Amino acid sequence: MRRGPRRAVAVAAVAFAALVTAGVMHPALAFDPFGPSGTVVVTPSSANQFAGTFDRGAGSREFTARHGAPPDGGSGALELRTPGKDDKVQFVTGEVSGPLERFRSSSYWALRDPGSPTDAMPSFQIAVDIDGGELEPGDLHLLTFVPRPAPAGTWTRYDVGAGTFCTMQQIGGADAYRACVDGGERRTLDAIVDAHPGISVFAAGVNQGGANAGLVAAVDLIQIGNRTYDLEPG
Ligand SMILES: [Ca+2]
Repeated sequence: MRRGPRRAVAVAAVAFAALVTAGVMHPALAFDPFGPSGTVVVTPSSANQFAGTFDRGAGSREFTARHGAPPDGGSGALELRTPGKDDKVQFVTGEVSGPLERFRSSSYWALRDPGSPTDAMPSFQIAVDIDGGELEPGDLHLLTFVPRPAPAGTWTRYDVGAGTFCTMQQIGGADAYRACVDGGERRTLDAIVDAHPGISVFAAGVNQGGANAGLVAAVDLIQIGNRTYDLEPG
């Protein structure tokens, strides 16, 4: 059974590599898509490399104005639904690849629908090559930031850069988010950078699930360094 996990790692690595390659090839990168404000609007028809890299099960995403938006977040946001405990939905972009230090300034806003039977909130994950350079087998790790619970129906800003992260090697179907919630060791970004010279980012974004059965939430204004993604219905 040794080949199963190895193959899954390879598939995951290829998925992230595809995100990065798409960025290199995309003609939009010939100019800076972020205007003077540093904000770009992400819609169903303008995804800015965002994709659900590790989506699993019956989870879903929908751009909607149903939950409103945080301050300066336009008219809508991205709704995430994970009906079952094993469902997972993500919204991750490779456009923020590069030094992990960039994430010292990073944040996002989230809202939990009052009908949700859990106080969990969407989390934030950063996919990294643990030692930089070529992506060798075993190099792919996920850094997971688990947000504190917040009142339902209220947009809450999470300061990712000032937070702490679990660091987990991505092997097969292992769920880095669930391992972190279950008590994984959490360290600051600076501690992780110090422990892993050369660490570099492939992609980053929001994650919901597993173990978030019934959660209906929304996310908006994903900010990394001087870039902000405003998620909008269109
Ligand atoms: Ca928005």
